[in-house]
Amino acid sequence: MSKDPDTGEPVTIKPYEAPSGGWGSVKSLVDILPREGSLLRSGTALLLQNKPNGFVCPSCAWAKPEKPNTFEFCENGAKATAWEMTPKTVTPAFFRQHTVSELLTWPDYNLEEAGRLTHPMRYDPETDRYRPVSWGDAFAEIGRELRACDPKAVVLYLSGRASLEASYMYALFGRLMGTNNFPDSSNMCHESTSVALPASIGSPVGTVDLEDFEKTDCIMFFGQNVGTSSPRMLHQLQDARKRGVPIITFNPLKERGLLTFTNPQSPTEMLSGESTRISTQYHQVKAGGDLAAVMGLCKAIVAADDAAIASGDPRILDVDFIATHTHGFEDFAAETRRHDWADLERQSGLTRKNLEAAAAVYMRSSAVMGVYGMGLTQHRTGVENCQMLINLLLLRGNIGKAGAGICPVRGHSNVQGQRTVGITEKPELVPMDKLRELYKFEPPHDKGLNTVEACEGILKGDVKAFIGLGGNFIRAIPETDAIEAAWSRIRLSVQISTKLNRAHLIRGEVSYILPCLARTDIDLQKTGKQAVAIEDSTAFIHGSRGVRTPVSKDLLSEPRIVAEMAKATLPPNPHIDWDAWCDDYALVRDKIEATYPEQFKDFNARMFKPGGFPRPVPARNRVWKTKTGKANFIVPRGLDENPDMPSDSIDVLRLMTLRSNDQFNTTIYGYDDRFRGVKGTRKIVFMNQHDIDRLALKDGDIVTLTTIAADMKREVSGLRIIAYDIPEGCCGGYYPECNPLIPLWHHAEHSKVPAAKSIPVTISLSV
Ligand SMILES: Nc1nc2c(c(=O)[nH]1)N[C@H]1C(S)=C(S)[C@@H](COP(=O)(O)OP(=O)(O)OC[C@H]3O[C@@H](n4cnc5c(=O)[nH]c(N)nc54)[C@H](O)[C@@H]3O)O[C@H]1N2
Ligand SMILES: Nc1nc2c(c(=O)[nH]1)N[C@H]1C(S)=C(S)[C@@H](COP(=O)(O)OP(=O)(O)OC[C@H]3O[C@@H](n4cnc5c(=O)[nH]c(N)nc54)[C@H](O)[C@@H]3O)O[C@H]1N2
Ligand SMILES: [Mo]
Repeated sequence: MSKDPDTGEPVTIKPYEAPSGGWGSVKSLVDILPREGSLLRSGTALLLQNKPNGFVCPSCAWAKPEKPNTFEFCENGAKATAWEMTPKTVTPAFFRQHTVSELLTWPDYNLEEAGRLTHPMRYDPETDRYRPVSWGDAFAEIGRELRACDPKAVVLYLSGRASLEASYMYALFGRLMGTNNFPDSSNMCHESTSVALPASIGSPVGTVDLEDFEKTDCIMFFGQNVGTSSPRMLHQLQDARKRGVPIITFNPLKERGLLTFTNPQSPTEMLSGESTRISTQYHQVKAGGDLAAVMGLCKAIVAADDAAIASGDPRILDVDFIATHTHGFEDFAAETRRHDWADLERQSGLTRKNLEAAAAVYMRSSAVMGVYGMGLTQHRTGVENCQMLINLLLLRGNIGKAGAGICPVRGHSNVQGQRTVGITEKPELVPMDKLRELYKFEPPHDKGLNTVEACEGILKGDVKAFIGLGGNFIRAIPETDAIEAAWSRIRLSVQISTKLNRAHLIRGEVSYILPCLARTDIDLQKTGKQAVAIEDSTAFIHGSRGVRTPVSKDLLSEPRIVAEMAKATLPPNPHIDWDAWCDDYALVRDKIEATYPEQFKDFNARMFKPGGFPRPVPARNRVWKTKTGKANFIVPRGLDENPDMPSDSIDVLRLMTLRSNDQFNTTIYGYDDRFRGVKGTRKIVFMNQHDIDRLALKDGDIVTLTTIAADMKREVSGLRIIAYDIPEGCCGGYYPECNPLIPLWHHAEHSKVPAAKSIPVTISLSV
């Protein structure tokens, strides 16, 4: 049996035939919980996950029902909780034992697996080690450095976990300093949604809530891997299926969670082995073929409507809705007629017959939901992809009615909420007048840097200070090799984290690791145990309380760290009492409410309402806050997904970077991807057998991927070919291992989300 070159673990590749959920998910937990030494502790803790008196799962952002199950968690949520609650620690003694040069040779898995960070540390170049520092000294130096810096050269990154309270304070801190440089993880994720939806329907977030799942009669699923990325949603999908609701999936890969599901929380299903078929139609669209596929659906629907007019039959389109609520229909309809089926088939990789079959189900249904994830957003046409899906929904009035709507499935557990409370580089999205009125200062007006622009600034040497509130920036971004090399030009690099990762090891001139409490930790401040709030994917706000005693007394909460940095950097402001806010987070929530009165009415009183409280989303009620005052049909500029893809070369494949079932972003829980049948390695490339044959390669060959780009060489080597059920012309590898292949400029137009799902690559045997 062969072994993984990095880990020495045996590698096996065997198709996984079992349903998602089921005993496989139980076994996976039985494996990981004891390994993290947290079976007992997290066993009881898990009962409090996503409950009104407990904590909100630190994993994904999927909605939390009003009446939770006894076990309102999934395999991956439980993994995330166990990983966070590990009793293992990374103490000053750990850093005495390991130089940073040595740690740089560790895989991502081993870095994080070492345990929870316990003490603030400062890098010492003389010994090449991180050394303990007092919180007081750390904040004093960080403040001094930031004061010496042009605020436009300071970058404040945020990963999507920090609470609404911490995020609001972080945004305020930056704006008081004078910058709108707030790149965040959403810039690599659903920013395409945040740009697409306002233009289409006048609201940056989805319009669907959990009740809609009970009323829908058709779900269309695009590029979201529910079984791994948001497994709790499988309960809603299963319930819908049991009502006979069709689910039509568009995904290049046959993902297990979208095929069948056994509810691991149902004793009957577990014992009988009964499973539910999830997708009723499964279309293996080419990576980047969705624009063409959805255009094909729309073409079939418009054609059916044209035929109905001709024959005097009832109309297919919702003509009243289109007339009253939309703008741009005629142009869009003309566009659908203009496209040729042969082109649509070629670009989508799907047949006309199959697209018409999907359109037929759509036309029969009276309340259709469009659900999607990274398969739509992480493309050059990420914004158009989302808008095209809305076009489809608008044809039959499927927005703003019960059981219908658009449902972007968000990633990090509070990524959506951070936007709501001011984390954005776009000043026009922030109520600056409110900030001016509340805190008596002049907020910065100029546009700040998003993630791609921050990377450009780092490469140019313009960024002088980088603060990361959570996340693993260096590993998550594209062009990782070049950015790592440029990082040493940053003067101040501060990472506020729970666990060790590569971002800590790539240093600036002055580098700090500041360890913080995690969401599952009890957060004790002067007025007692604190709660925080987060917003889920469906725009419901939930309270969360930590349940376990922190692993170290030297951890500070994220709000406290932000407050201390602010105090050390900024002149005192009589209108902001940072200390009082940290003593009692309810005061921060009062300020959030004062800043966003419509969104957060009675915030403190409502935050523990079972099921959360909804933030108003105007499009839910067919109020369109767009320039036209209507929902807009938006014609894509073309269906060609990838301008970076040479159209003439058959040797070039489209690489999708994927998550395994054993990771949360750059956090690697293990080397198995159960649902895809891969065990013991992450160094793989999934390929279609015809492509393997055509390129004169073999299943199991070890190969190098090279990006097609003229500006510089980008390669990742040592990947094992796995023959896989994937459309011809496409291949798949894991994120973050493949990130060095993504050019920084290869991103969605308008949203600048790195196009991580269609990187043009060639494949050759590794030497
Ligand atoms: N367990 C776990 N849960 C997570 C995460 C995690 O890493 N692990 N990450 C969290 C975060 S931050 C996010 S953003 C979400 C991400 O969750 P998802 O949105 O599910 O993202 P991915 O897993 O990257 O890929 C999604 C799917 O897109 C498909 N796909 C790729 N290219 C295309 C295409 O061109 N068209 C179509 N139609 N499909 C395509 C892939 O086959 C894959 O099934 O999950 C969140 N939840
Ligand atoms: N090629 C490719 N690249 C991608 C993607 C892809 O699909 N393909 N997906 C993109 C997406 S969708 C996203 S969201 C980004 C993710 O990018 P990030 O959000 O930056 O990355 P994570 O891996 O989620 O960050 C993990 C680290 O967060 C820290 N952490 C965990 N919990 C907490 C906490 O409670 N507080 C603090 N302060 N720190 C904490 C830990 O130290 C951990 O090491 O990656 C993007 N990059
Ligand atoms: Mo994400």
